[in-house]
Amino acid sequence: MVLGALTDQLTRGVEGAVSAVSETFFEPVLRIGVTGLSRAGKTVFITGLVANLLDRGRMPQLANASRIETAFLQPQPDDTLPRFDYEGHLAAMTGDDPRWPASTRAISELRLSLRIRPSGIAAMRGGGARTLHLDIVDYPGEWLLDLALLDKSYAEWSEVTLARIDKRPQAAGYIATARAEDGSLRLAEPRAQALAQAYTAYLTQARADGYSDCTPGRFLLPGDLVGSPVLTFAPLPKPATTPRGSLWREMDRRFEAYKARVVTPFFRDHFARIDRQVVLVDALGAIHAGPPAVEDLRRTMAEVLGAFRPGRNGLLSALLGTRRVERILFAATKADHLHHTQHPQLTAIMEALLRDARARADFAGAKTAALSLASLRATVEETVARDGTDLNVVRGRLLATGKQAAMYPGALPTDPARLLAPAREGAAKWLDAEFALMAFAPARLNLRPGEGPPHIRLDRAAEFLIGDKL
Ligand SMILES: Nc1nc2c(ncn2[C@@H]2O[C@H](COP(=O)(O)OP(=O)(O)OP(=O)(O)O)[C@@H](O)[C@H]2O)c(=O)[nH]1
Ligand SMILES: [Mg+2]
Repeated sequence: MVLGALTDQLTRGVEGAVSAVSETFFEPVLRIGVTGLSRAGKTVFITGLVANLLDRGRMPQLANASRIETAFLQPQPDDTLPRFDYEGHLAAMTGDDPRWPASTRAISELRLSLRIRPSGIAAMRGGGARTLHLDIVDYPGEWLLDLALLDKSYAEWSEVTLARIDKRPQAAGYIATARAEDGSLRLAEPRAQALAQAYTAYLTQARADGYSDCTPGRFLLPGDLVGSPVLTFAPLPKPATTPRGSLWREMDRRFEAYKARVVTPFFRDHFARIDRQVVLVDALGAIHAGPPAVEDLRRTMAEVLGAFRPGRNGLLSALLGTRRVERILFAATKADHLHHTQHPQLTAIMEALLRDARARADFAGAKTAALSLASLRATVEETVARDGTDLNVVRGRLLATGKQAAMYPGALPTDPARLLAPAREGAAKWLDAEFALMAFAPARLNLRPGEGPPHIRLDRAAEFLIGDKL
């Protein structure tokens, strides 16, 4: 115990010294935020990207990769943020018994430093290599959705939330409980807890059924706030009177505390410092789940991307000042579930979603791009004959049974409106198509020296994110 604490202090001391040193030399730092809703693929993305930046044999589309002399991990500058467990996640994904990394429930950070050879005039002048630090921050997309809470009162939030979830079968139980509640009665803590629990149960079910608009974000990812009063509130119909000490008043107070103590610090301490942002989306998962999930994804992504447009929120503008996110990459993950002949269709869906968000407000000069990628390719492609036609399928090891299986996920339309329009119009099922999805386990790898794990278009993602800095 004592020894553990001591070594901990020692390493912390070293970390402090290192970050102090690097800062005195004014080495440029690029802070890259990676977000997405739960299970979107953030952890696998960061692990795959970092592994492929450390060993760049599979990064042909990163144009100036040859200028990177070396890449190495360093202690991160923020001493109070958990470190992204790169080694643990990589070991899980590329070990003898490859597994997906465990779900991560909070924010974490990793510093990857690149030594870059001089080019152009600097090279002619005989200048030495320079260093670029990439501070990569993994945070839940649900936290961005909380931005929408900041300019709402408890009464407004309750009203829009209850209206939105009113018709959802997952919410039937909560809605009945909430409508039966009299908020003007004196607060009894067990009632408040029961309401918060019932609301969290709804959020959990909605999330499992593919809904994305599951806020407040910390209800699903409470971390060390679990059970605390800032998480013990829920939306209620407003009673005619709200006397002092009533349930409604206390819920109102806790909602405000959540905004002030949970939401604002995140935007101030983390979000406001991001230079470039990756927003990851499990679009195939939503398509598989059906039109309501796709429509919900569209709305939620517009809202997530809305966090990056300045001026939308007074508090955010104040926090950001003139600072802006410079680039936003909007990427569909897990593209290895599709044969490459269908990747353009998946990308087109992402472009349509991005256009939709951009139509409401531009991102004040931020460069945006849409992409489909696989951070760790778990399948191979095959063409099989079925009913007299050739079918382009992917093959992999099933997560559930460990057996090899081929999957044809269905034909994505070339025009994304064929999916987005019925979703928007409230269709319950896809009319003329079905989309299957299997979960594959990562494949066993035999990596050659200098090669990172296999991926699809991580090099394109890297080019967009850091290419101009190499
Ligand atoms: N086939 C395939 N599956 C992937 C890929 N990336 C992610 N997945 C699947 O998606 C799951 C979630 O990926 P994570 O990277 O853990 O997602 P996350 O966004 O970090 O999830 P939370 O930490 O729970 O918020 C994994 O367990 C895999 O099953 C990929 O490139 N290919
Ligand atoms: Mg994660």
